[in-house]
Amino acid sequence: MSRLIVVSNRVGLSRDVGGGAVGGLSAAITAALRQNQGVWFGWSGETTPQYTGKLSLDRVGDVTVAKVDLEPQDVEDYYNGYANNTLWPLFHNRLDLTNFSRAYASGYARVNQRFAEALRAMIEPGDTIWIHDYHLIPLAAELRKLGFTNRIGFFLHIPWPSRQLFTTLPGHEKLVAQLFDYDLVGFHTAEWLSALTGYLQAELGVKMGDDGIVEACGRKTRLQVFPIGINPADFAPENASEASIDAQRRTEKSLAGRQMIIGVDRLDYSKGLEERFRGYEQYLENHPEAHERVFMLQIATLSRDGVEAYQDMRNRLDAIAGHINGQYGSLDWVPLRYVNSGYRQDELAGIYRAARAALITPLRDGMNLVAKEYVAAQDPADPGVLILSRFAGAAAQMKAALIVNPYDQDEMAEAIQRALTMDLTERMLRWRELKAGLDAENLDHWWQGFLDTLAEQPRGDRRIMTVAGHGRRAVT
Ligand code: ADQ
Repeated sequence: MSRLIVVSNRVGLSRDVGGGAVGGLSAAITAALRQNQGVWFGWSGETTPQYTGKLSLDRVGDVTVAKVDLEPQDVEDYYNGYANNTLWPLFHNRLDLTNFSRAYASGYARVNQRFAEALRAMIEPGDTIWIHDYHLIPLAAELRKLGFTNRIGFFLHIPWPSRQLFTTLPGHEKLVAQLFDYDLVGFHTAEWLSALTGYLQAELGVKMGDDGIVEACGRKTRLQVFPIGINPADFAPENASEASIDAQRRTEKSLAGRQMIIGVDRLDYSKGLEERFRGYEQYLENHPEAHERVFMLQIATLSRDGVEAYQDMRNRLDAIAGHINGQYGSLDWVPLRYVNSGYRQDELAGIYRAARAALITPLRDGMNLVAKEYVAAQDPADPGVLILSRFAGAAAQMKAALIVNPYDQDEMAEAIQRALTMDLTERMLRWRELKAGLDAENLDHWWQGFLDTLAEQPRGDRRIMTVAGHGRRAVT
């Protein structure tokens, strides 16, 4: 069996796997690696004064974990810079927060070269390589330069922006050309894929076939949609761990007979927390009868604290939460509980179960796994209601949720009212449909679908050559 080499910016595999502590994506990659004898490579999260490329190797079960330290300047230019100050905001429609620094762009190129060099000694001829996310788009191109003809796949976990936005990026042509060094490029939704194909057609005059194979930039690549799922059993009440049951019990005790609305997110401007708080405030304004009887728990774990936009947003959220509690709260009622601590996956499952509704309202999101986890955690006999932004990738699959426009405070307020007053029959009908979707397109379906499709692609360097009299052909 050929080996699988997974590359992502950070390596999520830990000895805790199976203990309920690991997030959705890490669980997916871990499952893929376990079944394919694999290596997981990425940045250690540590810095070293001078880059050495030295790998630290660890073995977790059957999986080899290989990590490399970066220089502080790399972290600044590549991670905080190009990845999180250029590509992330741009791909989430936040041109106002996008920084097009050239130092960032060269740091991005440098770290991708360094990763390719560091990987060099580990790659064997039959290995399949699966590279993840916007941090590492140029990595296949760098590996091809080193002569590797292995099958290489790429999965983008975030949206692909519209052509109008994407063309604001200096060097956009190069970034797109680098996608064509992969054999397979995967997206969560048809919308993200069509944003890229729209660009290819309008900017490069590429003609789209209907077989998913696209010829552009002198290469042939398959572009395809693979919506990521979760493993619903990990969140199901019948499989609840001690920690999960305890978290549910503690949360239920704190309800004091009230209904709870839950929000769980990484603290990120793409998640629409300010708009969500405003929508909840509108609900409180419109429904005085709900005062003292409802509260919202927003768990928002700090992330990317080194990026200025995140610090600013944090300050604004603290202020809005304070305002709502000051305006509406009473001696024994805090309408908005806002916490920044992180929770284990199984604890989250218990907390989800205690909530009558989930308010998951990103302004733009590649998929959003929290929406799926909330549904999977519900008691089938008394399920809560999912309120979901139409701008989450998950909305394409989860049509039985209450779908809202997060920019429309009144619509959010109405959806909250509807969710909290929905009768059991409708709640169960909606939940069953959502749960059937989770079961059909689960986590194994995602990674197996991607790797099976990658395995079907012709192997190697597939430059398209022009042969006199014979048009263009692919070299395999
Ligand atoms: P994120 O933006 O991090 O990832 P999201 O899908 O919201 O994505 O959550 C990922 C995981 O983190 C989930 O398993 C969730 O339980 C966990 N998590 C989130 N907030 C948490 C919190 N406050 N405490 C504890 N755990 C928390 C990117 C894209 C998404 C895409 C994923 C996977 O932005 O759109 O769904 O990758 O492809």
